[in-house]
Amino acid sequence: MKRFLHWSALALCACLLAAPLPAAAAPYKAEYKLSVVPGATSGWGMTASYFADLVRDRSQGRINIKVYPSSQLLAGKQTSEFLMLRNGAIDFALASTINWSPQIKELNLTALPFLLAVQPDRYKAMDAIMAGKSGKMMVDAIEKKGVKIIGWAENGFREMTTGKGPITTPEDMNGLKIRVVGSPIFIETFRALGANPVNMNWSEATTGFQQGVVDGQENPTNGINIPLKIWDFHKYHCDWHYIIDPLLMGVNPAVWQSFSPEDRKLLSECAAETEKYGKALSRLGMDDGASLAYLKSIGKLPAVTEPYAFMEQQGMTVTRLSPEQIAKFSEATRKVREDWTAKIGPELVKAAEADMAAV
Ligand code: X2X
Repeated sequence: MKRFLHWSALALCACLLAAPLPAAAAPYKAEYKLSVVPGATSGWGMTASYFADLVRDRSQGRINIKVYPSSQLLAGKQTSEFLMLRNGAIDFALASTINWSPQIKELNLTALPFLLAVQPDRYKAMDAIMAGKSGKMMVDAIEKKGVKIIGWAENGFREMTTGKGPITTPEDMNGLKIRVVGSPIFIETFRALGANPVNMNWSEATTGFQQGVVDGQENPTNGINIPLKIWDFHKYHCDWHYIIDPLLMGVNPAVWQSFSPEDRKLLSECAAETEKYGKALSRLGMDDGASLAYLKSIGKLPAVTEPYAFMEQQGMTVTRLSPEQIAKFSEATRKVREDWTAKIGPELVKAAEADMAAV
């Protein structure tokens, strides 16, 4: 009996040594919190859910990410997101460069007014930044400040909507009260156009639109304006592409380190697929048809596939500015670009220009 116990104990030890620990044994959290500023039905919210679902599926439920939309984890204050992610109150965030730009000045690059709007192909220009040296400089700046970045996505080019309009020249912006995000470059851009910008968190903006406390706002068409039914508040849409907000998939560094190397690879792969989905949602009906084909191919076509026609059906007047009209707005905001190039770092702006020129 004694001998039997001895041998069986040895055999058990050998087994334990030989067998790799099952991944399920890693001390993972029961739930990882992922922050999103706008609502669940925004393109941005849908992109976050796509990521969470993909990760849950591919990890067979080992990594359970829960999306918290509508700035729930931020007590409504969207510019606190970076700090909360860094200090571990949040595990993941699918975040806009705009909301993190008060802490990381480099993220104002894509908020330089009309920098991308005047490029021959604004989407290719954005892709070139994300894949190029300037994108890497932006990611490095974030990681230096303490948040791991595993991928990009896209909220989209931000277009104007107003209750007064249409807007076709910079003069049309004169005196309009416009809701903007609490990031300084926005105030300067709208003042340069003669408008009267007011800071308002997104969590309060819809109520503000309802009550008519502002004349207008700017947000991406597919991602925000259509899901929000902006025509309930504003009848005029002006397609001016003045800035874009790319999104970044950020992870708290301690959380990132807690994942096994295999799971880090899995998460990065899911982030890369999320980028394709998020960009396609943002660009649907606005590019050469590639986004439509992609969303069809993965069986994820949203209800609205022709955003301009759809907004017109809802009673909006849609004005799509010509390159010549956009050039006038670009000229009117030249000083903001120059001032902010100095603040952001001329090296970064030069790198972005080189990245965009190479496409
Ligand atoms: O506040 C906004 O306008 C929004 C939802 O687009 C961002 O979070 C940048």
